[in-house]
Amino acid sequence: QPLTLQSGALVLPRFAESRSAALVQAIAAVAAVAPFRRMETPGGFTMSAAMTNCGPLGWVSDRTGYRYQTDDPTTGKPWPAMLSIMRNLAMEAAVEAGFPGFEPDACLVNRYQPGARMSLHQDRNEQDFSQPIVSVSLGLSMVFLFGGLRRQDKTQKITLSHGDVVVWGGPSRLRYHGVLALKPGSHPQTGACRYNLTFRRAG
Ligand code: MD5
Ligand code: FE
Repeated sequence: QPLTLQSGALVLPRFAESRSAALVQAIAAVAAVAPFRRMETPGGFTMSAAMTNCGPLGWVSDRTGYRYQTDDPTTGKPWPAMLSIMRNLAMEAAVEAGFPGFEPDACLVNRYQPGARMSLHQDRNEQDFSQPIVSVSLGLSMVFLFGGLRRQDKTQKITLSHGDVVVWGGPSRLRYHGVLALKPGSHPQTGACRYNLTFRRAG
């Protein structure tokens, strides 16, 4: 029972739940090759969420800016492949939300530990804003901030829980968004953290 937040933004509650154990395993396999790391921003801050990537392209940030690249700057090797369990889930969710042509080439994996957050921002490092972003929440719940097209627009708070999938497309593709600090807790599959898989068509 999909739930429309705003035009183009669709929540698929628990869509990934039956596959969550396999997804958590897939994250561990990715992180064994491309370890989680906290990236630096162009402004000189260290992000509180730890990140890694899989797929042909990975999102990175450092003092010189934000970008997608084929190699992991930590290891100098290509990012690990996007496992089919991840890719299939993203494509099925996109179909469900009305984006049948979605073929992700990047999966950013965010790991939030207690206190980690993500301040209000837009995702605009991708080539084609007509392609949606599919995001999958695993583990502890957290409060997501869903804003408008201007930073100062009012934000809506939404709790995203284990297995929830959100498809951000159409007029919602460029909305400002962020996540409030993760509260301490424990989840049977992920322990003290929340993971978010963010599938994009970057190149
Ligand atoms: C997260 N990650 O929960 C979110 C999920 C990021 C990030 O924001 O950049 O890694 S993706 C949320 C998203 C993407 C594109 C548009 C909108 C939200 N939106 O219109 O609100 O870790
Ligand atoms: Fe974002």
